[in-house]
Amino acid sequence: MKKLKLVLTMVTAAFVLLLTACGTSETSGENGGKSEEKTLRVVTDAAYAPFEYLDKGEVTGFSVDFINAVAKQAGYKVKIENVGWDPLFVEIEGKTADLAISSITINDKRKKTYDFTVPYFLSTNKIMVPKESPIKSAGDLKGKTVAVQNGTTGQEAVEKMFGAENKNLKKFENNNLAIMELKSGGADAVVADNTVVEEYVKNNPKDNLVVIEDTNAFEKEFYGVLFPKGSKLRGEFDKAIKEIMENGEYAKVYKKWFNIEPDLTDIKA
Ligand code: LYS
Repeated sequence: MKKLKLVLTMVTAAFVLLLTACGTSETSGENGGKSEEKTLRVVTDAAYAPFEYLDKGEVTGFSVDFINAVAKQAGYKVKIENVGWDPLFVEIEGKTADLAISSITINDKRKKTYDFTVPYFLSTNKIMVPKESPIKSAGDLKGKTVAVQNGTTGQEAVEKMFGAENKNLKKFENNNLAIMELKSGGADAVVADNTVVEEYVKNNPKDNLVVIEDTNAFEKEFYGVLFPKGSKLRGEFDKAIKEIMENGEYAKVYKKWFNIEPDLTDIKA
């Protein structure tokens, strides 16, 4: 009996040792042997197709391919997590994430709290309405119910036009919810980034929606990658972004998602 116990203990010990060994080799294998390639935690709000959205539970989109290309150029790996829009700013301010990519417009207000890379995408807000809507310009939104994503430049632009206390402004946690409100008749319009609403209209012809441009009401905006203030990574990513714009990698990613060549003079303007 004693002998059996001893054998059992030895077998268990050998098994534990084996498992530990496997575990160790797996960890070093994760980096493909290149242990200097650090994995950075990237946060996003994956409800903004075609930039960042969920496909079968996976975060995908232009931003994902872009940040992977930039990180690779800078010698890093990234792990992207869908945490939501408001929480991503909390994470970056609290430094629980290394960076955020989420179609985030570079502006002075945000620059007070965060650091941005150089611009990587040109954008502007546009209005999405039903085809038969009487709304033809931003001025026509007066007195109408407008759905926006909370804490976006779209919300800001509408508030600037009609006052922050505008009771007809409906704010949502993400842009998909704002679009749903428009479709269900709870709002007359959605104001959001042009590429997102244009893509939505193109992909959902049965919804009978159209996009209205108003360059007098909405300014040109540029997306940047968001970092905690003072992050040392920012400079490395700036350099990597410029490099992939030079070496054709940026154009490759851009063409995959938008089917056209990027206008780099636009981004650098
Ligand atoms: N680009 C706009 C902004 O930064 C909208 C971003 C929304 C992302 N889910 O406010």
